Amino acid sequence: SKTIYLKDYQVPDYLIDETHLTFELFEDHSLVHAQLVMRRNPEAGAGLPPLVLDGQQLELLELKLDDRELGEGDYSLTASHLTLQPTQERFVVDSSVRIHPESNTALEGLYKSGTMFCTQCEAEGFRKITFYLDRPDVMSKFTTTVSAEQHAYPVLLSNGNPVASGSEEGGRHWATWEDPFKKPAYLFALVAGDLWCVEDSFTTMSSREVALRIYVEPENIDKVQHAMDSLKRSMKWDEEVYGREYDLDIFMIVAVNDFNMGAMENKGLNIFNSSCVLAKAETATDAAHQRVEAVVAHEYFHNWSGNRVTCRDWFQLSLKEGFTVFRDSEFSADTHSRTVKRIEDVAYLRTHQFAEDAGPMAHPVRPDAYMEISNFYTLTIYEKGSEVLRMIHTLLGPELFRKGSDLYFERHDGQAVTCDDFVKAMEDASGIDLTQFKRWYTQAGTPRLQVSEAYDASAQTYSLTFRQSCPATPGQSEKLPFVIPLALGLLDAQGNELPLRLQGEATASGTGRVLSITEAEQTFTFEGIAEQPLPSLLRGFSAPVKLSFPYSRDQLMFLMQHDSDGFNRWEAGQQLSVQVLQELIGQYQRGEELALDQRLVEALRTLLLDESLDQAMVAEMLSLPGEAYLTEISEVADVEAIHEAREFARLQLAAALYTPLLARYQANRDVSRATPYVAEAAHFARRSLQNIALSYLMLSQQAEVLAACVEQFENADNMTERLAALAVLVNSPFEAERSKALAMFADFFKDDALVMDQWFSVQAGSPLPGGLERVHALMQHEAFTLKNPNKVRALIGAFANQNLINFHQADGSGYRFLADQVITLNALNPQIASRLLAPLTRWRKYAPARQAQMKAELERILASGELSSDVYEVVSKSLA
Ligand code: HT7
Ligand code: ZN
Repeated sequence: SKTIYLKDYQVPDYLIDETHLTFELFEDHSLVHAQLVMRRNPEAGAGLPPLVLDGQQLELLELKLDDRELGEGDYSLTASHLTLQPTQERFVVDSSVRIHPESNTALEGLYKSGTMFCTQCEAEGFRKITFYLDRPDVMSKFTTTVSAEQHAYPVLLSNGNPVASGSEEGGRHWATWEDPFKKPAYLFALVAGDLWCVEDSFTTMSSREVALRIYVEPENIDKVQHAMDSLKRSMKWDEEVYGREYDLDIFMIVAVNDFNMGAMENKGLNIFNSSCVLAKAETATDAAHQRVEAVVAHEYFHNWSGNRVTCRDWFQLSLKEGFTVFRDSEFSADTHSRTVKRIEDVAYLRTHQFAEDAGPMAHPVRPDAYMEISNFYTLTIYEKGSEVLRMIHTLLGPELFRKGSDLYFERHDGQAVTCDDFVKAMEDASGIDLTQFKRWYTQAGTPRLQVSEAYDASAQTYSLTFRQSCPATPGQSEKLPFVIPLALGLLDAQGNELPLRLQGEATASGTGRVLSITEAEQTFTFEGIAEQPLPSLLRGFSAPVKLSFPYSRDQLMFLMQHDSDGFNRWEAGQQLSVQVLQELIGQYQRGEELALDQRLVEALRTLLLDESLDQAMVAEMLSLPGEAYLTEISEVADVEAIHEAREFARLQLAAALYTPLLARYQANRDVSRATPYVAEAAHFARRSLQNIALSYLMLSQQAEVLAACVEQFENADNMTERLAALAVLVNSPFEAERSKALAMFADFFKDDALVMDQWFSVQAGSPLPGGLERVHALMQHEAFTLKNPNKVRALIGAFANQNLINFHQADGSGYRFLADQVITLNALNPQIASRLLAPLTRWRKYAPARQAQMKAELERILASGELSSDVYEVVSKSLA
């Protein structure tokens, strides 16, 4: 596989002003006719170089240049390119190709999902549809005609507005769509199928009426309302917060069952994994409802951050993805609970993105090289990219940030631009120099920030010294200091916030503030501090760094109760739990009897007894750091010690807090029983506390709890409560109840693919012994297929990522199993195969015996035959 470098970027030699496509869809092949109205790019220099079009897996049937039929001597054709020689500055290329969507299992380009035709073109799928300049800086106006058999495919969709339709001989029909906005090929979409739709409308801020349509397979028509409501909320929010209005007369979403990612922002015709559209109380959990809302918002927000202003090249991917994740996470924060959203995002980032940043695939937010771009739709591009935008927002403040985004959209509307262009707009609008800040785009790795304090009672000064460093990452051994915005406050002994005045300032500028750390070592001194304070650092997780400060456990308990920053109250609880769990891990490793620090029990008891607190916060505080996070923060991860220590802590907490847990559980379950399902923050909060309480209570193995759990499983009117009860039964020793519940569930929901995914996941994630055998058996279930990415993620992905004690079995059988699946999937769906591999690439985290086993499996994959560029890149980099 070849490496592509950012430094080699060149503007395209030719441009495509107009793209006219005609698709003839049949059951055993499809025909694509493309007419490209082209011209020499004036920015590319003089002369007429050869025209090199991208094209893969296309059978060329006909080729014309300005109406002149080209014979074999007039062009050259390889497995990836078609080259011909233009003779004028302006010309028209016509091509006809045959393709095979019916046997496309990679789900890239034009493919079939069940009976429906659909497309996925980002990043480089359009070249599997027709010969084209398949790069995001070539933007063209598209007209698309689709023809198919009318009975099987009554609905024919593409981007833009419908302009004509009609019937043909032989029971076929056709429709033409015209997209008035120039776009790169990766935003092209086509759908043909037997679909029903829910229709609604939205009146924009300039009083234009937009038709909203969500298309689904007929049996799912009752699961669309939540996505429609989310879409309307997103449209309103983008007008209010960013001043962005929708621009076409129609906005469509189509749900498909077979999809490699969550969704795709094709202009005017978003295509979604059905898991990110369909939601109703009976079949989707609270988490699923929130995911649908967030993904609908994310794809909608792309209409501006991605489509109207797009990326110059794929190295700039975070320009649209980081920005759009930041936008969707702010939308969710505004719609529900800001603190809870921040906690969820940070826990996810620290567990998964930090691990990526410390592994063999670590790369900057703006990478400078890749082999296969599909491998770069990563947590770093998305989540760390969003954190980078959040830091700009923090440094500029909301008003200047909005001024910067207005300038960016105005300056670059209709263009394909770079991350530098974005930052320049922010600088120009704010007058703030972001030169050093841009290191966040170019340097990989998670910075460490060590903090120490010094209090001088006689001078009444309090100093904080920050030392930053960043570990080496592949290809980057030395790092320069980052700009780290550090939000902080100082607390007195009563927990009150102290006014903050830095040395050299005349007056205090309030209590909380943001320090800008720019040097490798830097000290800030506060004056007028009458007593030794307790610092609350990195409030709201104001920068994606690993901060360390030598807090005592008592100080953490104090912050848990008194910090005015909700995020940091949770964070203090997490740090306390980490300290306590690491102590238990050490005891386990030394063969000592485990003993839980009772301060953790008492801190959680206080929270459980305080009914004035936000229930979602109490639930978050009760959730101990996960095994994956404990792995990430370990020098060498001891799988068994981590698992046993955490399980021991959960058991002890369950026993000590049985009474308050039961009281909270019963009170909440009573309310749930009496309240219809609502997908709103207060209801999410109630159910989350209820369900975490239940999971602790079940550890007690008390008959009254088992009865309550079975009652909740059988009688709940919503999936959040039903699935939570099922999950704890599955993880419990109550064999009879577990089998009965699993059978009942599967029998009732066997026809609902998304619910069956959840059924697979809870079993794949169960830490009880015999996990691999269960997964093997479930792969034989009639609802399972390796061809559906959701099924692969639900069963194999959940096993390898969430069931660490079973996946990392000492005999290496979990690794062997995963490698076998990767080898099979490599031929079917390379993108899914390559993503599934991630757990094996983390081999450096483990002790030598496991390292050897994991490496051996990576080497076996490498030797297994013809590898896709996707799998080859990840395997070879992780062995390097
Ligand atoms: N922009 C979309 C990316 C995407 C994608 C990338 C590679 C392969 C398949 C894909 N499906 C969708 C999704 C998004 O971030 O909105
Ligand atoms: Zn996106």
